[in-house]
Amino acid sequence: MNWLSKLIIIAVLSAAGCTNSISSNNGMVLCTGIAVPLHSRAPVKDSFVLVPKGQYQVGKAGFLLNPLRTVQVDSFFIAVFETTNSQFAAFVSATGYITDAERRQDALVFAPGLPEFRWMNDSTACWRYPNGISRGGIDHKMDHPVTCISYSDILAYCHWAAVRLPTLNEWEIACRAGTATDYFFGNSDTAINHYANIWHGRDHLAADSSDGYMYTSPVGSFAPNAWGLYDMYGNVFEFCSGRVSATESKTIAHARGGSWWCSSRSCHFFTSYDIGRVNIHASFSNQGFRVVKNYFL
Ligand SMILES: [Ca+2]
Repeated sequence: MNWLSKLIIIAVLSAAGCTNSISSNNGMVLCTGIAVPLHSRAPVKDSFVLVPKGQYQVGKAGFLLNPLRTVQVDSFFIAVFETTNSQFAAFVSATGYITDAERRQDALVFAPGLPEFRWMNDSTACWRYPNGISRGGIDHKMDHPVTCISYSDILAYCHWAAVRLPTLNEWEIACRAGTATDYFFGNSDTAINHYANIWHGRDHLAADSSDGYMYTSPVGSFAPNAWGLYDMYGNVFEFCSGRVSATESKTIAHARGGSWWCSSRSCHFFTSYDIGRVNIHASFSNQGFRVVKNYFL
């Protein structure tokens, strides 16, 4: 580590109030008990936060799908932001990969006016045209999260990028950032507007852009959690690896955190404990992901 790196780390530690720390070999700093990115004030698009090995509380008392319990995890890095169109474009450019939605032409998209929980198939929709060709491409949305990709597509991306999806527990640990409440900012969702791009309309019959975005927003447009992770709630559902029961079908994948479509009256998956489910080949315009890396000393 050169002298400039040491100075930066000292500055970050000071700002974070660290008393005990170690530094890793890829630009992250670990304070005892909390994870801090080097870029905590102005994170770059490929920043990661180191979550230390340890025991963490996950789940919610009385919630059968995700009961309250203590779990053990190894240290891991988790991306500060959801994976963007720009990052996915680099993968496709390098590999020529064709997504499920492009092959199957079965992506499900949303337009204002649909009844609650109703989505429509648009054969033209794919990651390049996440709301269908008629509503434009991603030329000006390269910093938005990639959508209309399936769990199966994401596994291919992760293999190419030498990353992986977070497990269900890892995602929740990172989302909670040390909290035990339903949201990382408390037990009421009244502050959700500060942290998440969600749907604020009474229903989905009329358009809602009251928080600035009807569909996805550029990653990092809302406030982060205490560990500096953006869009853990809202913007797009984030796929995780693993299953909620040993008997669950292998065709089911799980996604967490809710999306731009979710509102307090519908969906309401923008919590720390909820777990969504979807077919591994299904593609929706509100489904995306963020990645993690293993931690090697
Ligand atoms: Ca919104």
